[in-house]
Amino acid sequence: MSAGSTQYDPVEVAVLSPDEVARARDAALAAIAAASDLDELKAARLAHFGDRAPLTLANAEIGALPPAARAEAGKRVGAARGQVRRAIEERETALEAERDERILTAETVDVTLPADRVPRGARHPDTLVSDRLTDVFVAMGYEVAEGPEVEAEWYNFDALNFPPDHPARAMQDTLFVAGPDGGEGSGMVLRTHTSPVQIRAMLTRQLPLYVVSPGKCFRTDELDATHSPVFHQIEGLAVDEGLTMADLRGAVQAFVDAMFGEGLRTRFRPDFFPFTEPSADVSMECHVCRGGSARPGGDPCRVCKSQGWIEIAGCGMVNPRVLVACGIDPDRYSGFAFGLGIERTLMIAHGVTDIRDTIEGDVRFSAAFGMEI
Ligand code: FA5
Repeated sequence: MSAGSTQYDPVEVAVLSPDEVARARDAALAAIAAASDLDELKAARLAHFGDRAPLTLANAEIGALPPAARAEAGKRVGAARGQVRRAIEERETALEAERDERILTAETVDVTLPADRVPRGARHPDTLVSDRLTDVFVAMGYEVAEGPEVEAEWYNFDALNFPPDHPARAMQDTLFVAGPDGGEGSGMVLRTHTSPVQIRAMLTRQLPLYVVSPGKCFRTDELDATHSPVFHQIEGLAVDEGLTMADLRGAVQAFVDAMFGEGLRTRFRPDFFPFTEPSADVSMECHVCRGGSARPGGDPCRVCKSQGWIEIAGCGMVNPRVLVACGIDPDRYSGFAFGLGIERTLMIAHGVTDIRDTIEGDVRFSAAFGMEI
């Protein structure tokens, strides 16, 4: 900017001459009109309205004029700048509208095209069966108990009265957790059943005790149509004064009624588990042929292989040795326990012929059991 002067003639300041101002204004208006998009308009604004633009520099010179000359020059430059500003604003509005129009046209949604749907998931039928059985027992006053999947051998075997040389401890059944040196000896296993939760419940809860415990189990079983190395069980345990096999039968009948509908008989046959005495395997009348296939002249039944009965659970009265291991007086208290496989129950109830369907994660399989959330 030039220094202020009292003898300054505005006509002599070239950038403020009417011709220069008009030329600068016309150049600006032409560039603005020629801008075909917002980027070009931005460049034109910078060149003709920015800090180094001729009209901006001319505006800055006004302050250096003698006071008498300032008004006239200021009016001229101000009018030119006003024209340019308005031209920029109008062009900007027009170019924005063009851009919006272009986007709207390019992004038109064809509502008649088939939708790209995200398929909905479904709860796994193992979970549905497990929750259903759990609910039945919770409704009868049982509490839900949980235990770890990586379990101490002591809970999984010793406290449950498995002798040290019991075959279930052998490598072909049990997945042992490696010790710090990579070998055996950590004293931990992946639990082979939910029965260790019985011990945890008896050691930590008050008597009388009624618990149900659903959960994941692991065995070294090969994957085939009826076995999986990872599967689920649900365990029930009651410890109270005066419990008998009759109470156990009642509890077992409750889950058969809940799962398969009322009216199917249950049957106990002697079995062996180290932690129950006496022990039994539970069968229920086949829910498909209702025992008819086993009667003379009955039609064959694929579900029970014409036996009329289907094995569903292991059970028994809690072995007094187990009660003692948990500090419970067996002369005062007795208990019963039962455990059943969730996948097997699902297979029986819904005619699933291959357990592998339950682990492949195909949502179409799960969806067939309903989309319950
Ligand atoms: C037990 O595991 C006992 N803890 C059950 C029990 C509990 C008895 C309380 C007495 C008192 P068992 O090994 O039979 O028992 O297994 C129980 C059920 O688990 C089987 O009937 C079967 O339904 C299921 N199961 C066992 N191994 C597998 C496997 N590899 N794949 C799928 N289900 C299995």
